[in-house]
Amino acid sequence: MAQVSGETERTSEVDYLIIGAGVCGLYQLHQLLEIGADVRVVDANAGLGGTWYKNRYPGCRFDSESYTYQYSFSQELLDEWDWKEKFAAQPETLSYLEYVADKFDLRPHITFNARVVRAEWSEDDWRWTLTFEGGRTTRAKFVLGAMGLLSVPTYPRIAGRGAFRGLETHTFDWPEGYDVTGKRVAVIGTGSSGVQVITDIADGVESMYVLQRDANWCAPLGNAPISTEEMRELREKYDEIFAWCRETPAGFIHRPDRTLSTDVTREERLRHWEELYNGQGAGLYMGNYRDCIMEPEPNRELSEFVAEKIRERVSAPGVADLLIPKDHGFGMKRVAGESGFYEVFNKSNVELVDLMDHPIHEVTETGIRIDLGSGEFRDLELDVIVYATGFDAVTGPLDRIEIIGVDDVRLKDQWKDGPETCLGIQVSSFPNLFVLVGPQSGSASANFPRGIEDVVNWMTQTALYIEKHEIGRFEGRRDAEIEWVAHVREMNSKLLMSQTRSWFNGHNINLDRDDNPRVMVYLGGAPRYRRRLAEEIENDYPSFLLSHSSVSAAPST
Ligand code: NA7
Repeated sequence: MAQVSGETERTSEVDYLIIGAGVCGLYQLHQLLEIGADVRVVDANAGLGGTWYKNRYPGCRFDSESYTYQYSFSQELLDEWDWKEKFAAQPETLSYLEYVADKFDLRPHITFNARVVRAEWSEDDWRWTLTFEGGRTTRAKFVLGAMGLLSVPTYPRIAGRGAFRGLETHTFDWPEGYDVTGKRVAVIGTGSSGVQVITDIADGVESMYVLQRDANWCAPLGNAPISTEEMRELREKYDEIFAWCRETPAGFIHRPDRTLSTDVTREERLRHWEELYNGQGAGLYMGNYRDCIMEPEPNRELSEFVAEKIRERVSAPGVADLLIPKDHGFGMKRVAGESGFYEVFNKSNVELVDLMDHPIHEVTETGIRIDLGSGEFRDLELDVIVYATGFDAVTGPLDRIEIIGVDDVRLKDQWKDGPETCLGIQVSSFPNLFVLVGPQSGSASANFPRGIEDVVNWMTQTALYIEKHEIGRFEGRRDAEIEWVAHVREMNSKLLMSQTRSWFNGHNINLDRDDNPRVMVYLGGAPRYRRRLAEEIENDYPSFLLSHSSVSAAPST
């Protein structure tokens, strides 16, 4: 069993080392323990939950229906856990994950405060050596990456950052319990996190500046409490709900309508959109006529419908206009679920600052200086600056670790022009490293618990195969990698979403506006991805190179 908590200096060893104790890592731990594997989880944080441990900003919640954002593997767990809200807030989700960890006695198998900084492959004995911050090491036969997709926050490159005397925080690093009531606040960024925090704090702050670069599309979330009666009814339908989610492209309860928008009259379309807009969750985005996310003209008409809603909800026409995205159509980026976001801009203590027109000049000791052009500036006097500026998404968590594979090749170097993976799960030259949550995986763009179930279940069956066939080395084939990347590109190109500047296409890496698009996620749909993974098991892993333990030069057991 791995010993990385500090009592011993010796290098320990484990068969399966999972990095990350979030939604994915916890489930993988449970499944590997179930089959009797020697497994340990390490996590950089002081507690479990990953995303739900870190994101403690006011208003943080998911945009998946709560009852679809839970594990489906245990009937007992499903029977015991009552969801309080249709879209649970961060504290409820974290409590759920803690409940799961306690119920299945997972905590003894997790080492916290253990950040992996380096992982090096040894071809001599087919082992990974992992080094933790502080210098401790452990060895593992197999390393399973479950570090999340959005776990490396990006702070913008703004002059003067750090000079501010008040609180400067990214939404991801929000100090636990920090209260902004009565404070003068600026929020930079209007993606999902920005929309949530802005809406939540607007009433209580003395003043708030919302600093927006590009506007993003939002649609009502339709959140509400779940009554005891509703919970009972939902529970009775769990099997049906999970079966339905398995068949939808993104693992949500919303499924694109096979009807084309052009098959119905304009009146019918508008009536349908009105229902979806006033409905629950991501229906307008994911459950719409399918051409709305595939063809420019239907998308334009839908975008205009939503733009009109914004105009109706925001009193000042100029502000409403700024809040309507100009650079992409509705649903071309993740649509933020909102609960009163637009009405925030009708409040007298809130001001929208258009960074496209007036960029940030610098952060000063007392706030933010805005460049008005022609040598003129405006100083925003502040107590708090919130960076809701997104993440070095998908590859960031892998890049942060020095990962060294066969012949000393570094993963970062191998991926310098963008990631290439074998089925979104392995990388050639990096044997025995399985990326459970990473680029080009079907799990990356899905309703997360639904998406990771596919990968974790595949991994667990693969672990049984490894055990049965005494496999010591398991590596994605380069030819399969090339084929997979081509397939991902082809599938993604069918959706307008692949053409926009968002983290789905690698556009907010280092916040560089001129970066090249990268193939970060797989948009071919969860059912197709699941079938592809199953084919590997059925055909003895044709996309991978498998070697028996006995072939290794010096395997140690
Ligand atoms: P997002 O969706 O990546 O949004 C980041 C926001 O920050 C977006 O509005 C960006 O504007 C803005 N941004 C980024 N850099 C800057 C700079 N330098 N200056 C001003 N504004 C900036 O991250 P979120 O955390 O909101 O959401 C991530 C995911 O979490 C989301 O997709 C859901 O799946 C849940 P831009 O549009 O780039 O002009």
